[in-house]
Amino acid sequence: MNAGQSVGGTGGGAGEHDFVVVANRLPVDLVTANDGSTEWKASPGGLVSALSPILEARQGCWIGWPGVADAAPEPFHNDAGALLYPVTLSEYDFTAFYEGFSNATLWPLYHDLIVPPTYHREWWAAYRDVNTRFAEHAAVIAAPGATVWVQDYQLQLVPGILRQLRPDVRIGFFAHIPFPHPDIFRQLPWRHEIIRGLLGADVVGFQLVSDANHFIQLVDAGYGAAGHTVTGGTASLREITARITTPDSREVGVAAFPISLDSGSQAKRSAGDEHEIARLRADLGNPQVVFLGVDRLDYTKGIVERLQAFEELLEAGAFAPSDVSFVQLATPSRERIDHYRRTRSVVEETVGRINGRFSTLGHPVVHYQHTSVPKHTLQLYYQLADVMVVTPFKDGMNLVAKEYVACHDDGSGALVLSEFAGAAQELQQAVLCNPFDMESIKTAMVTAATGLREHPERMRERMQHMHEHVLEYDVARWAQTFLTSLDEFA
Ligand code: ADQ
Repeated sequence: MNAGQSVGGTGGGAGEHDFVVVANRLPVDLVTANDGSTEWKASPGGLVSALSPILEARQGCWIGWPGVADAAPEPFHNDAGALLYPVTLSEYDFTAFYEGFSNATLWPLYHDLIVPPTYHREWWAAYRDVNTRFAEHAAVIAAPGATVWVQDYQLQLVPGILRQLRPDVRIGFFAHIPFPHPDIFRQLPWRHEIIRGLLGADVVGFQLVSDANHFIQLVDAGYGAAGHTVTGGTASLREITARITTPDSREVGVAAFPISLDSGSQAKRSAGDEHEIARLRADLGNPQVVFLGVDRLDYTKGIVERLQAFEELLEAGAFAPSDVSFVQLATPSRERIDHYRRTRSVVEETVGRINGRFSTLGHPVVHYQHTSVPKHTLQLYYQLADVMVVTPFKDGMNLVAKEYVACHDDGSGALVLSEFAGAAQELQQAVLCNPFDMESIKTAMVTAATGLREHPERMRERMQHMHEHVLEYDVARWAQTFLTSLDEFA
C-alpha cells in the first residue's frame, strides 16, 4: 500500500466490505479551490447513480483514483454512507498508465484502429504496476467471500491478480468500451496477459453479444493460456449461457449486459423548462430545425464528419442557413494526448469555416461550446433539439443517444444514430447511418428533419417506442442483472 493511505480514520476496518467496486476514477473528484483548499465534488454519471444505491445497501466500498496526481487522501464515507477509498497515482502513473497504455494503446486498439495504437514497454510496465496496486487495495478491503466488481479497460489485469491474492472472493468484470475482433486484438504485444487477467473473473460482461463473442473466440484460439475449454456456444444477452472452463477447473461466465442510464431522472421535467427551452430557441434565432451533438471531444465520436455533413447540406441548399442551427457541445477530454489535440483543432477549424461561409451577423449557423454543462442544462438542450446527431465510428454503447431518447417522453424529436454505436442494437427505430459514408450521414440528417415535418405521427411512434425501451431497461436494471448473474454463477 502507498504511504499516506490506510483504511483507518473514518474509513472502517480492512476486510470488512462485502461489496467492493473497483474503477479507475472515484465517484467524486478532489478539487482545489483558488485559495488552495481542497474539497470533494461529486462526479455525476450513470455508473455512480447505478451503483450508489447498491453500495449503500451492501455497506460497500468504491476504490478509485481521486483525479489528481500524487494526491493521497484518507478513505472516507460519502453522504450516502459508502466508503470511498482513494488510490494514489503519481504524475508518471498518470502519463504512462492512464494517458499512455490506457488511452494511447488500448483505447484506439479497442475502437477498431481509428487512429494507430502506440505500443511502449514502459507504458505496459506502468499498467501492470497500477493494476497490481488496485488489486492489492481490493484484497485488503474485501471481506471473506465478498463480491468485487471491476470496471473497464484500465483495469483488465485486476481480476487475475486479485484471484491470486484472494481466491475466496467473487469477481465480476464489466467492459464499458468495445472488445475488438480477434484479428485486431492480436496486434497487442501483451495479448496473453490481458486475456489471462480477464479470466481471473467469475463473470466477464460486455456491452454487446459481438464483444463477448470476440473474447470467447480469443480464449478458444488459445490466447491467455492453452487448456481453456468453451461450452455453451456463443454468448447471450443478459444471461450467461457461454462458459469457459480454466485449466484449474474454474468456470468463467461470459455475456452481454448493455449499460443504460438513470432514465427516470432524465425524463423528469421541471416547472419552467418550457419557458427556458423557448428562450434557448429564441437565442438561436427561432430556426425551424435545431440539430444537436453532445460528446466528449474524442476522435471516435465522428464530430468533424457530422459537421462536414451539415456543411455539405447547406452548400447543396438542402437547408437554408436561416432555417437551421447546429449546436455542438464538446466536453474537454484527454487534452494532453496528440490525437485529441488534433481532433479539437480540426473540429474548431470546421466550425469556423462553416460559420464563415453561412452565418449572418448575430446568427451563427453552428454554436460550439468546448465545455461541460450541468446536467439540467444538458436536459434542456436535449429537449430543445429536433434532431440529435450521434455519429461515432465505434462506441461501446453511447449514453448520449439514450439520454436524448429519455428526455423525449412526448415522442417529439428524431435521433440520427451511427450503426457502429452499441446503442444502435437497441434503438433500432433511430435513423441509422454509416459514419464512414458522408452521403449516409447527410441522408440520415435530411430524413430525420423532413420526417418530423412530413410524417410526424410515424416519427412520434418511433421515438415513443425507443423511450419506453430506455425507461424499462435502465441502469439499475443493468447493475441488478449483472450482479444477479454473478451471484448465481459464482
Ligand atoms: P463515453 O465515451 O464517455 O463513455 P458516453 O456513453 O456517450 O461516452 O457518455 C458520455 C457522458 O458524458 C454522457 O453521460 C453525457 O451526458 C456526458 N457529456 C458529454 N458531453 C457533455 C457536455 N458537454 N456536458 C455535460 N455532459 C456531457 C464510455 C464508453 C461508452 C459507454 C459509456 C458507459 O465509451 O460507449 O456508453 O462509457 O458505459
